[in-house]
Amino acid sequence: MALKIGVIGTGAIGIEHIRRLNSKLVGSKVVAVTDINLEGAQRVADQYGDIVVHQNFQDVVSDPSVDALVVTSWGPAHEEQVLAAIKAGKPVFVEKPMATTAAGAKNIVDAEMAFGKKLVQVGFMRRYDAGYKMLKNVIDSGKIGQPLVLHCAHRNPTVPTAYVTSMAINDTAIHEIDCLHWLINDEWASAQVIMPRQTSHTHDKLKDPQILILTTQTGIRVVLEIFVNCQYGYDIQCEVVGETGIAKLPEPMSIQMRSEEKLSNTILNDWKVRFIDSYDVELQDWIDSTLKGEVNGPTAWDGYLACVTSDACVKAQESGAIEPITTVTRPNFYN
Ligand code: NAI
Ligand code: ISE
Repeated sequence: MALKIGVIGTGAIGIEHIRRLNSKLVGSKVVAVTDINLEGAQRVADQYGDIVVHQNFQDVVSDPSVDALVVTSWGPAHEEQVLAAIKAGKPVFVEKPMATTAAGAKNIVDAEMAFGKKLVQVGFMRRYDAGYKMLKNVIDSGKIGQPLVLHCAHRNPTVPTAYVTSMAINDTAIHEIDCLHWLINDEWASAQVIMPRQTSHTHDKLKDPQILILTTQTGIRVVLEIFVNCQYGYDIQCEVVGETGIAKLPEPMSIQMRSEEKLSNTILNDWKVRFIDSYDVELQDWIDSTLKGEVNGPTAWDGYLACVTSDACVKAQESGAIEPITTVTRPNFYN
């Protein structure tokens, strides 16, 4: 039986996910789409021939032929769309961030608990990434002792002009905010954001680069450089310094070349390619668990926890101070 899916948002990642759901993965079929840019949605639907284009997201949610939703619209639209899916009792995969504030994310958690069954999975695909999983195995094995310091970087070649300072946190660093505390089995305690000398490739609404310093409840320190106009490529770095050794996220596989008096490796330049396998594994897991009536991946609670931290980081961007991160207690519903 194929899971019949309605997709809300047919931009960059919407197009990618529709392609994998229809042509690559097993057990899914996109049957309906929408976007505020209806022409864009129609163009995507025309590529497949048997996808209905609805005028708005409410019509996708209530379409009786849609079993489950994939929300790939802009972050600020996610909360309302996920809440509509929960109200209709339909499973929903929502791209990160689940909401742009902790208050918005809490509304989703409350609605899901009131419904009485988990329906939401959040698109934190790095938890499915083979490299991060290998790194986690090393840390959990104790081979480098207790983690003490993490040196990380999240670099994009460029971003669209609509991308502003707060998005360095709630659109970009949100990946590290989620996956690093999972990686080191700890919870966040405080955040500070330092603005170093700015690149000439940014504009007045975007501070770039930024240095985010996160401290965990046991005192592990994460130094994360967020640099979204780095020009040279899409580059994700993560090095964990432990008591007895260091473990580093593997580089994506690439051919080493000796040519024209140079020894070189290619650096990727797009998240679509860098994490292509992780997106595939993540969505296949979502399809399989949804068909069984379960949520196996990152839950609405994980989405909420990430938003609690991202709120503190956005506050730290503005204050320049070390901001505490509120401790929230996981309800039994999410255990
Ligand atoms: P995009 O700007 O290319 O596409 C977003 C689409 O949503 C646009 O077509 C826009 O017209 C549509 N949209 C906006 N508001 C809407 C609404 N209220 N109802 C219906 N459609 C609406 O952006 P992109 O890169 O595709 O990002 C979409 C989401 O996916 C974002 O939340 C982003 O953070 C996330 N994302 C996640 C990635 C990951 O690595 N997991 C990678 C890229 C994006
Ligand atoms: C984008 O939305 C993503 O999620 C990418 O993975 C990230 O690298 C980029 O900074 C975000 O804008």
